[in-house]
Amino acid sequence: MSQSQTDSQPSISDLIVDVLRHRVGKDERAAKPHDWFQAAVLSVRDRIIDRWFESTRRTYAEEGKRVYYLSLEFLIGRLMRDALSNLDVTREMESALREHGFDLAQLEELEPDAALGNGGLGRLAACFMESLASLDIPAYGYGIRYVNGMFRQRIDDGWQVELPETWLAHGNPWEFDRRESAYRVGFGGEVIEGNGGVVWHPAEQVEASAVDTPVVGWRGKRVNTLRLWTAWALDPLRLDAFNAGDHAGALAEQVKADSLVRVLYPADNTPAGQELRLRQEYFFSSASIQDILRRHLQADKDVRNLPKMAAIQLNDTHPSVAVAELMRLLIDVHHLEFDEAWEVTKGTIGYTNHTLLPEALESWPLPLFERLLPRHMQIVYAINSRVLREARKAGMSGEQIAAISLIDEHGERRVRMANLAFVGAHSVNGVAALHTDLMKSTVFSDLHKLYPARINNKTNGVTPRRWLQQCNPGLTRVIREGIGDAFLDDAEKLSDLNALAGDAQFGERIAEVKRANKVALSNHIKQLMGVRLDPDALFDVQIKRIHEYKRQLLNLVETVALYDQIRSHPERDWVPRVKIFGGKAASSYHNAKLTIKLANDIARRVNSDPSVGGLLKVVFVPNYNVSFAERIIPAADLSEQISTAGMEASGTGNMKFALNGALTIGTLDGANIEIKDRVGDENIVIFGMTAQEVEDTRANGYNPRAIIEGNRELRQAVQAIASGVFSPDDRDRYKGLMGGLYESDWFLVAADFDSYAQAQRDVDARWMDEAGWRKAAIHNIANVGWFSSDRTIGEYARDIWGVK
Ligand code: GPQ
Repeated sequence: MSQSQTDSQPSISDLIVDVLRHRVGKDERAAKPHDWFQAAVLSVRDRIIDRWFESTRRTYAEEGKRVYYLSLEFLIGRLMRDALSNLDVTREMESALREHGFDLAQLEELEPDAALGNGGLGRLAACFMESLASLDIPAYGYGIRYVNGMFRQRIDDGWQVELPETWLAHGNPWEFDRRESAYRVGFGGEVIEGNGGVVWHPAEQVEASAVDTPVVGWRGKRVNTLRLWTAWALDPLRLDAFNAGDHAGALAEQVKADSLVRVLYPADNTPAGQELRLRQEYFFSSASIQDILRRHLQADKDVRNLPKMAAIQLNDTHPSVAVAELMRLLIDVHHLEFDEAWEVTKGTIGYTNHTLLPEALESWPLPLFERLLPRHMQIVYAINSRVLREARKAGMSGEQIAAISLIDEHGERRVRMANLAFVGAHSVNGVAALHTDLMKSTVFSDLHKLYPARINNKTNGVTPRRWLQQCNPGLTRVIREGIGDAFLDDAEKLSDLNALAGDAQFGERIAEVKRANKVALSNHIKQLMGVRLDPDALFDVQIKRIHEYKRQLLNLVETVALYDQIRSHPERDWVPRVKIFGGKAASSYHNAKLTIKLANDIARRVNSDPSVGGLLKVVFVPNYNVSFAERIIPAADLSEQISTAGMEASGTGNMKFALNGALTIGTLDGANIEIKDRVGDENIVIFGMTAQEVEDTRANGYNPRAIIEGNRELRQAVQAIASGVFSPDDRDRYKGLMGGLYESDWFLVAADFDSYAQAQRDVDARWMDEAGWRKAAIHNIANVGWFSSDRTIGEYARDIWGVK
């Protein structure tokens, strides 16, 4: 019996035509595919809503603690398949649509990706929201409802072109406007001290208003809320100005409000540093904290009980100002003493750090911070004097105190958002074991000495619903046939597959699924780009944001070296390879954009060279996003995780690939280390320097020129690129990029090249041993269930939030 019958709800098939007619406003004859898509979403949405109410009622009744996840990014992707699958109504929807001549898979393609995030940090937030609901934890995600999310990437003549992504153009059937949940957020103005306490008179105010999206957990256990803020002018149309003929002036307030929620900053691992960004950060932090306090006070009149009822997690430093905002509201509005407010704040807030790159740590020029948030500036000073007092009492040196201070005094004075988050939280966590260790020994070493119990590790995870069951139904089916269904509720049960790793028949079935996924991807790429790929070749994939530390350049230089080798020794028994690249570059990141062009230049040359035959193909897929990842990852044989050791905080793509049976070629960085520990040394290909060796090499005067000149393969590849072999239309195009390798090579491409190239030949040898490869693939799938975000969220719940 299906779920619908047990709940005595109408079947989707009965519902959908009614929805099409009365809510979409089309009859079956006039309806276009998009209308059917809308009708399909609205039909499942009705099921979701009932459970949503039920979850909310249950939370209120239980008076339990709620989790609040504050994040400027939620990289969700599509929601339809997720909702259908988690409610177990995919079949029902398929047959309902088939009755009307529609194919669910085709309609799904009409849904735009909700891309309110850049990369790993935003996708992690989306996985966490799904796991929170799946684990039946009452939780809210808070963020901004950007009108334009991550930009759409077009590749014109090999160059990245950024176009606005208009995901809301046809409306968004998943969201609910909650105009009654609205708060005022102020900026600027002055602070006046009277006998009634301190009063902040902002110069400007906007209204933040809530837009809610339901988040369905696995098996529909719970439906939580993702609450995204949009902005309204208090006075959207000034009629006096309008009547006086000043039409622009009449709308100026609303234009200003719109600009706050207009667009996601497209920088990943680098702060934008613009005033509008700080305004976005404060806008959403303030609205969220006000909402949290309102909900608390409904149930409990005493704000001092907040830490018992609410756990607020800051996703990186983007919502750090929430520390000062919570303090302000507790002191100025709820009249707590500073010390009391400080205990409540620390007791409620946790902070997650996602990068150690020094240039990525957010800080704001003090004059800007003070002008925009004068009251918060005072509070930051007050917090700082308290913290520095504690540091002095602990006997710390002047240098240590300068490092701990919330104010950076080197040069232009700046407010350090990471230090603010650190001191305002009872828990500060890293996202993989190595990263957490490095937090203690590098950027936060002095804060760690002062508060030694605060830093803890929570290794990232990914939701196995989206990243196995939904994106790879073929593999899911074969696993179920092999080990039954227990892994669907507990990903660590995948370990039962270890017993089947040596079973040739099972290996054959796994290989068939992989091949089918590769055929499907090849067809898609053929249609999209006109490039024909051989599904029997090794699919070698590097998809992620383009960043120098992620070293797409190392992969490209090795691709060129391989190309040379194939051309010089065509008689050898080469493994046919397809090199797939994808990813976006921040619009202002010159070297990243040039790397995209280089990948495309190499692809053009290699793919049109008859002398490499079918042995090597290179593609750079345009507009890599969550939906594209869902097609590529199930089709990958080899996962490239090749960052300079010590620089990738965790990585999460690495987990998704292994879960789908790809082998990893990677450095001992981020979560790669923990993946290696779990899948075993023989089932992963590790190369390159360790984080310690990287540090030592940089400290001891690294000479990349000598390395390049001393290695013939590397030298030839670098010289070929530098001299314009791949850019005959502009021979100097890569002079600077290659010059950078000779001159400084901060990311140690040259130092790791030899070890990487050897590791790639090791991959070739493994690939030749078909049975061995299949076995290794199965061991990968079997042993990465631990990287489920359910496990990660379980640890946050137990160690940081104190919720069951
Ligand atoms: N990450 Cl600071 C981002 O995606 N964007 C950012 O701005 C920062 C970090 C990533 C990080 O680079 C990855 O190593 C992590 O796996 C990911 O966050 C999630 O923790």
